[in-house]
Amino acid sequence: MTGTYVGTSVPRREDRALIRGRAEFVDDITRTGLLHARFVRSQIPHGRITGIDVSAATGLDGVVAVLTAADLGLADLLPPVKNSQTQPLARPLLARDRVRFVGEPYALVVAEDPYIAEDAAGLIALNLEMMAVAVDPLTATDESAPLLHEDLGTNVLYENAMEFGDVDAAFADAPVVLTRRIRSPRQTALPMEPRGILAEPTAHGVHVHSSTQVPHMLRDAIAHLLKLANDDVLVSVPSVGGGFGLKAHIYPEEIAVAAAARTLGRPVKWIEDRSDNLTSSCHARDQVIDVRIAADTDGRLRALDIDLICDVGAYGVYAHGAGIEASATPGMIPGPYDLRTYRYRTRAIATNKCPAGAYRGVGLPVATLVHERVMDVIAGAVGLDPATVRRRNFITAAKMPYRSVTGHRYDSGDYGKALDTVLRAVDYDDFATEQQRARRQGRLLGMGISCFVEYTAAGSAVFNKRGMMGLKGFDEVRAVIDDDGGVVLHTTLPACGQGVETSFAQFAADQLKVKIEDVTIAQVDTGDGLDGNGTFGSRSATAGGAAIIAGCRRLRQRLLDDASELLEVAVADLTIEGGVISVAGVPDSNVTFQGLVRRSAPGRYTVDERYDPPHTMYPYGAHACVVSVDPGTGRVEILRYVVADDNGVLVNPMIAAGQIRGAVAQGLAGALYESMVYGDDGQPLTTSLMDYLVPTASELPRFEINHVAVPVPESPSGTKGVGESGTLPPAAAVANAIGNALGVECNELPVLPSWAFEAARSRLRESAANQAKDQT
Ligand code: SMO
Repeated sequence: MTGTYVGTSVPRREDRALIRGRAEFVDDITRTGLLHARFVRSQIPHGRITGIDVSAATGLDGVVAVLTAADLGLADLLPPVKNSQTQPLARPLLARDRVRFVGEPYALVVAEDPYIAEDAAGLIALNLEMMAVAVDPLTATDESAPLLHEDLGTNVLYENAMEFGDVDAAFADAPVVLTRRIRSPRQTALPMEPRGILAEPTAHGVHVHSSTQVPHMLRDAIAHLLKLANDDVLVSVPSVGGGFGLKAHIYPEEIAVAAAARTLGRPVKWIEDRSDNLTSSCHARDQVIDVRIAADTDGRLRALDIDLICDVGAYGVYAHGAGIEASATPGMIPGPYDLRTYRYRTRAIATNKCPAGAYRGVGLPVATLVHERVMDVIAGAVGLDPATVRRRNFITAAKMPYRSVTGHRYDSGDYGKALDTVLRAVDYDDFATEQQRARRQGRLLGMGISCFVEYTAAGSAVFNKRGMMGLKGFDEVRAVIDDDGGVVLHTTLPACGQGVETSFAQFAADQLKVKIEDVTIAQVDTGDGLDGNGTFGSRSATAGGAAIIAGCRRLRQRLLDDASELLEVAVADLTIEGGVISVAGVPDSNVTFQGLVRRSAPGRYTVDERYDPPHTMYPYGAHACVVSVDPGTGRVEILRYVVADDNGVLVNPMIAAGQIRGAVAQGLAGALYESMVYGDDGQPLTTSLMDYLVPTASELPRFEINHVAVPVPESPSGTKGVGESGTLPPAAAVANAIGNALGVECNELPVLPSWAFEAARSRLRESAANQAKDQT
């Protein structure tokens, strides 16, 4: 599958513009008569609205309009989810009679400049009756808990339960039964560029420029709610400064700004600020999982029984609904292990917090945290090495493709090979000696390993089966040979910084045997007439790559057919290289792509391709990390972080390594730093980057990345997806390493220095006592 370009580390062509400040982001776009929007947001987590007084704001010089829900007069945003597990729950664009979380918008100010808009927002008075809050998801299901949505009669927004095999019998028999509670922190994706949209009215509709991963979904949602024809809504995607899932949703703000532009007949821009981004975009990963483990004394896992609660905040996200994580995590809790006896209950619970949505890996980082803690817990209980326990439980390569107990069909892979690779790279066998030496010097070192398997590039069949009808699952590509003989690709997959403009060009250049400089990737625009899913779920190289390869092959065939006719030789006697088709052995007898295009009927060299992945791909791997815990401060330092991943063909190894580094950094963030904290009163306490701790280069280790390659027969591009993998293992790798350093299980993340300090102190006291005992 590799070629001249595919498989090589071509420099990222997009970076020249991006890092020199020459790329155009939404906020760089301007229009004559441009107005600026500011959303007015609730400071109260739960209350009944009795009145909104906008008069002072309306009177402010430079304010053009103040719009409330009544002014907009639009329907609510209802995620198109059709399954019996999800409660149908619509989210108002602007709060009408009730606010349900701090940050929920209830009015929209449009003004001549963004500062006036912000000043005016401060003049709007919201009158409300405060209501009791539901903050803790574990008690939000109690009879006495305040309901967020009375008409549903429950705070459980999504619920599912499954049993495979006879779980009770397995527990009754098992020599080892263990119970643990595992917690994953509430994180947010934190793209460097927050959300933003510029909407301009057109004759029959609206043209929006949006920082989004899903332009076609946005087009459909705006058209639906504004009652416009799909063709009268255009969505253009400029450069996007990171998405990580947060921009894979449609939010009330985007619809409201499009509506305001139509109502006012002028272009309107809204750029989210950082505190709005932290409190009112979307959160993720906030789960509490009660695990019961049945195992053998040799470390073999017999059965798992899981009760999972996911705190999804006040509403489900569009288009996935409230089950976005709660439906994803349990299916992958078996992970890379041969588990046949499994029961789970999973629930998404409404609380008075910001809604929860996608964040790199959606539910799978938590699944990995669970199965990798389970492996270490078993190892501790039966007194075996954690690597040995994993090897005893792995699905072997001989069993591939393997249908997991929850129905996932792992397509290919060799889990043992990934673990062996990482253990060798991290000098696993020598570590115990190093650890003992360090301990004699009063230093606490620990080693943690973490294995994973994930699914990527879901097609329409996967989303339809889950009832997630708003997710298309397919993507489209238009491949064109233009009048100059260059190759132009239009796709439905916006670039968000991950390097697809380079990777996509690599596929096309190899298929058409042109120089990569001769391939142009157009920015994504719904006006192209293509339709598709958009960028999420590690699908670009797999779904986009497959469509690009198919499209370029069709173009190549047409070029060869036309050249064959023109040069009067059989296709088999032609060679194609550098935009020129020549007769083999007679290089002077040739025709250029440009020459062929000029002779052809219009549209002859334009092909559209759709790829709807028939099955998901399953990248996997193993990570290992070495930490030191400072007993004086509780500070955890990551001394080594080693990765061994199989993501299939690496279209561009440098880009793949960059994806893995960024993803591991985000995974480590959730293990040690990031946590969106709410007070018991429902007030968010981490509303700026002073409080929501994001690791920077100085907190992060050097990443040592190894690749394991096992053929991937079922992916046309040979890729398995690489964007999200790295986020899955770090939480467990770090928790396991800290547990190993301190001899205390670490099941709740993030690990705060205060916790590590206490645990380290008792650990050292214990070993001092043991030493004293040894000496007497
Ligand atoms: S969280 Mo990703 O954009 O599937």
